[in-house]
Amino acid sequence: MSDLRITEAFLYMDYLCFRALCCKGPPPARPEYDLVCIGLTGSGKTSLLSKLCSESPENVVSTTGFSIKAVPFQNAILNVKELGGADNIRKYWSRYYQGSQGVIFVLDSASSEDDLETARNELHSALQHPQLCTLPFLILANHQDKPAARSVQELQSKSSTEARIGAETVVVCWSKEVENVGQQVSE
Ligand SMILES: Nc1nc2c(ncn2[C@@H]2O[C@H](COP(=O)(O)OP(=O)(O)OP(=O)(O)O)[C@@H](O)[C@H]2O)c(=O)[nH]1
Ligand SMILES: [Mg+2]
Repeated sequence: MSDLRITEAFLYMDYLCFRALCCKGPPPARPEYDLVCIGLTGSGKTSLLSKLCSESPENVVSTTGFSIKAVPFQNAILNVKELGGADNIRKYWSRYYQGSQGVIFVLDSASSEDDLETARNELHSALQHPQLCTLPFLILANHQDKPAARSVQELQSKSSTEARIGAETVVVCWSKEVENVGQQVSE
């Protein structure tokens, strides 16, 4: 083999190695979905999203306006837009619903009856909102580590989910303290 042939052979090997290492093509893209996360202030939206993003849920501060987190799962990425739940922010929630493909509503299961009533009214409005009423809806009964926490059944009987016809609603309980708490109820 002439020198030229050897050079060509090495270049070809080089090309094959390059192709094997670098040209496998990008890994298949995970689908991304845009979700909106709502609930009264203190219900635990930021804590939940921090935990799902493997960030420390300690030292969270109340969300003024909104914040977006990309939550990675094995088969999909959920781009979750949390809307702050303080009294003066809630009236603007509906301005941020457009484009959502699913809803997470976080409840403080151990809140006072008055706060639960306020949460129930907000939940009812969200369930009936034209931009949300056909979307998959997760109601997350948070603060389950507290002794005063209500069960999913108790909350469900009072949460007006009967307002939704034909759209999937899932109620699940959770706590930032313990994982996989309680049961899951699908409608
Ligand atoms: N015990 C207990 N505390 C929780 C739980 N989830 C959140 N908290 C605490 O509740 C407080 C409020 O939590 P956040 O995650 O900031 O609540 P938020 O819904 O994002 O509130 P806004 O951003 O104001 O709408 C924090 O001190 C959290 O540590 C829970 O499941 N159990
Ligand atoms: Mg928050």
